[in-house]
Amino acid sequence: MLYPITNAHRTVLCLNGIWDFQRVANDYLPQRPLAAPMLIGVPASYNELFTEAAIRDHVGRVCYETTVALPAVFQAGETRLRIGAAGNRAEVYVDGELLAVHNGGFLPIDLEIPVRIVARSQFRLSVVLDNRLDFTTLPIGEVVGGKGAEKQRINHDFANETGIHRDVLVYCLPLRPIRDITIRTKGHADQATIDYVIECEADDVGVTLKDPQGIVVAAGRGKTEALTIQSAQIWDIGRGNLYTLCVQTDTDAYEQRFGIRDVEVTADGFLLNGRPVYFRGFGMHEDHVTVGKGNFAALNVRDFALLTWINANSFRTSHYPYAESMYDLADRLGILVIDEIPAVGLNFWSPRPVFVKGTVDDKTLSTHLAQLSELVARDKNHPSVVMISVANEAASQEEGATAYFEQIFRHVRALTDRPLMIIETVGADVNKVAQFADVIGLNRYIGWYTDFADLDIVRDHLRAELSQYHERFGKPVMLTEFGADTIAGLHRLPAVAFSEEFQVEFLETYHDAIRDLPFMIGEHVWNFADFLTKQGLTRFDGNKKGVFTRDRQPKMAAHWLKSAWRER
Ligand code: GCB
Repeated sequence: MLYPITNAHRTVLCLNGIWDFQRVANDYLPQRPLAAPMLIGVPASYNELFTEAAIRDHVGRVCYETTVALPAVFQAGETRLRIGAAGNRAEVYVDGELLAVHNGGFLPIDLEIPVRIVARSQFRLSVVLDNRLDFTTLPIGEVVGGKGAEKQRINHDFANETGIHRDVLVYCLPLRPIRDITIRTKGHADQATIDYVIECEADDVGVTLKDPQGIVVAAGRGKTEALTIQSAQIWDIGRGNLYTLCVQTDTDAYEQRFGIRDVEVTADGFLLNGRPVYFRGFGMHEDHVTVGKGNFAALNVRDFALLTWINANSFRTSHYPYAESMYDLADRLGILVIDEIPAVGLNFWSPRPVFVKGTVDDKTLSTHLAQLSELVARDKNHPSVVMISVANEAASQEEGATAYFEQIFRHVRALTDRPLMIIETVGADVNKVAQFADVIGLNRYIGWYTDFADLDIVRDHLRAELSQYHERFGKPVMLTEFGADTIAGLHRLPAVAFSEEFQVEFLETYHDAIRDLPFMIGEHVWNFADFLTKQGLTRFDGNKKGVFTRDRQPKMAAHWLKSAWRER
């Protein structure tokens, strides 16, 4: 899937801005313009924009609407609409006619606008969103309560914010367009090969390869070839060397950036370009004051400035695929990304087991498989994406989990050669699915959710649990979550839970406990920044495990991490 661009053959029109918005009934069809709309900003979650709790907590459907006027250039070729992300389920209508439905709030909706509609030059675009989560969506959830009193049960720890979250683009393609470009690289600084496959209706395809300075270093012809180059400028941590494959046909042109790098997993290590990597960084969230999960380049730049400042080399897109611009920035800055699918909350549907008919079953599986395909199609050319995480904290001890995850792993392996990871919370002794992964992530909150505020026991327990995973499965292990809720500005000496001092002690204890375990490939603190959750007794205005506040200012722990991570 190629990101829409403007060049001599292609045009992109951005529809971001002020739209109409209204909560609508379950049977609503946008045959006529909205009757009593409010004004809303796109992109953004709608939940934090207004003053009414009823909008913030709305369960069900909403409609976004705008009028689109197309310039004449759109009459020439194929016109498409792309919504970067809108969720959780979306229906897209043009002048009341249904053009597409999409299940999943974190991956693009991309559809063709029929010629007869484009010919109208102006039309009404309605995007109807449904935020209800069930066992056919990811994340999963359950709606309880009768009509008019529906409540959303969720099993994940971030607010179910909804809206048009990413750019809305109308774009036009020329005749016989280049549809897709897939690039795989192999090699090292002395010699590298670049395999590409171009999907395109034109027969004659020319290709040139530009190095990171824009100098042409190779050329080819045809839709699939392997180019070999000497003295390659390798993509690496902190070195965002990006090559560009320039594809040209008689009607179209596209420039696809990529990096040359090698990734390999051994029994106890993760190698990037032949050298072991220790992942330092965070599980993050797309979550900002007021705009919620809305994507803004400037906010992303701030996050990367903080990641660089704190000496992080990586992050996990917990718990869903992020906006494309996050991966673009990671590519350019040389930051490693673990790309996660929204398979979160597949646990604790007590008293019933999780991986059984009626809960997480074949319907969930088919959504999970479809979204993994969409994720690989979207992110395959990003050098920063070095691993894919197929689930976070599933009930991996259950009998039914084995067959489920066997299919998940088989499916993704057929799509990509990137290493696959699963993030676990159950102990190694009962785990039935870690066998399928290349790397095992473990989330641990000893001294927080268990043995609260007791840091003396952390070291022994943590080392034992991580070692058990390595001994049983013979794979590298990463501590993918550890952290303590911390109220910015609360200071206590000696430290008490929730104080900034306690957060430093907590993180330091974990960091020291694992640093000499040879099979550990990294530590990701939970979380990069404070984030919004549903209301709950243990959530004082959200999850406060951030090392930065929700508005991206450092807590004491950020300063401590910056110096701890400088050493490694
Ligand atoms: C976890 C989850 C994460 C939560 C975190 C917490 O294990 O993976 O989504 O936010 O714990 O803070 O409880």
